[in-house]
Amino acid sequence: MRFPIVRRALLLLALAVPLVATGPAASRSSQPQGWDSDLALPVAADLNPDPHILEINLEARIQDIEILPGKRTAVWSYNGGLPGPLIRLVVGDRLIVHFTNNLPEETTIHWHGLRLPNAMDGAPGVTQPAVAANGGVFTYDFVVPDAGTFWYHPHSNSGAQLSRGLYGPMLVTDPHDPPAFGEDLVLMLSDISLNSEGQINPANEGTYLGDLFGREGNILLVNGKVRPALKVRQGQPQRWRIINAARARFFTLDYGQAPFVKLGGDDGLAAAARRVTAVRIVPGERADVVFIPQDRPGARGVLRWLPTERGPGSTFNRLTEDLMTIETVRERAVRAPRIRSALRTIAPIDTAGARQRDIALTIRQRPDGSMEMGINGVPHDKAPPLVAHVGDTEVWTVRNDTSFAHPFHLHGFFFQVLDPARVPEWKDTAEVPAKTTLRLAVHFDRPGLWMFHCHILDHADAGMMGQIRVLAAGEAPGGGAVAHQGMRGAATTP
Ligand SMILES: [Cu+2]
Repeated sequence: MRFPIVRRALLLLALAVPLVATGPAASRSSQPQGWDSDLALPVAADLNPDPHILEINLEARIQDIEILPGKRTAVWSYNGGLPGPLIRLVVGDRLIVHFTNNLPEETTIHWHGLRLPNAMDGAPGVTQPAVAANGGVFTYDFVVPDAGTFWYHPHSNSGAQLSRGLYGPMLVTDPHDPPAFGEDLVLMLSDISLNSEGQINPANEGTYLGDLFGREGNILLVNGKVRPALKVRQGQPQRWRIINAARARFFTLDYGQAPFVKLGGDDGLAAAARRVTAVRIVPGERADVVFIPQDRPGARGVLRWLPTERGPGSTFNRLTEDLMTIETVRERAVRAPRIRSALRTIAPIDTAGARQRDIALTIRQRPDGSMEMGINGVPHDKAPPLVAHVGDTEVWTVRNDTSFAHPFHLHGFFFQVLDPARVPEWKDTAEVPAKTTLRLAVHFDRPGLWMFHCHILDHADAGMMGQIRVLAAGEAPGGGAVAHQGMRGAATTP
């Protein structure tokens, strides 16, 4: 088990390539004036003087903002912003969030990707009661043990709540990362369904096909904006922390000539950096990439969304869409840095003696013609939790016999993909393309009742979701169960 992974890693390391060098060396502080002014996100005020504790107020509320020029859109927001405030922490910091729900329906916050205590995971009716509408409160309080690009979003009626704007980014940085990676820029990608007056489309219930692929919005958003502009300097690296916060849309980002160096994805750096020609990110997933501008000073380019294959019919009649303008300033170019290919050591999870599980992602047609999704043929509200113990290692074979790709997400734990082979990295969300199988290894080190589901939220809401109860030493199965509400909760859709 050990040797093939190491050999694969070495092979991939050998493929990483140094970058072209011309002119003076780049330094971290020479981004163009106002480079990210169109994209910078607000940060929430820190109420705590301790430098290792970030204590903030977060309010979910409806807010009028301008997305289409001259039109007002009532979005569902955290602290009035689209997206919510950037929560920026250093690995090892403690986060305290005083959350108030001023929405007209109940909600929770799920901290996507974080290895946190189960009680902080934000699954309504599973790890906590849903936070009541019109003034309910809950305090989230945990330490962030890992560097990475994370995000937060509701886990209650989540397809609808996310598509109305409820999501925000979280960056946990490692102060030891080299300056050659460039300055961090969070790019939170999503879409929203608006009519010509800027109102959120109440008929965003999808078509038959829409139900199968999940419902996409008609307006693409980067940090809540339509086609924002980014300023770059030729040769000066920027570290893009890209998050796919869309309810169903898959993103493939294209900028022509392969200027991306992928450092990693969900949960920090991969074992090796590699050049990529396009960045593909499924819902819930993140990409940590260095963008090295290669355009001449004065050039103006467009970062594009490409129609993304995710099953038969998924790219039919789809056109390329513009995401973001990239303006190369008319200032002196700098020499692109060399990014070392070896980034960190990721020891393979020892799977000797691991329990093997089969997790089939399933869709069936009910007698009335409607579609029911599930795990191993059972929708989440009818499925008893799987059971494991703290200290267990498991190998999951996630089988997708359906005709659609599904992004598979496990709460609370990082996993390693064993097959298909790839650069070793820690993941919490991974695509399982149509008619394929993904094998992953996971080690359970904390107790609790944890969700796993497809991150096309329409699919999760339709039942493609399950739970695993990780028992502490001496804990009896079935103890402390909470009635399961799943992602829909008891919420109503206005
Ligand atoms: Cu799915």
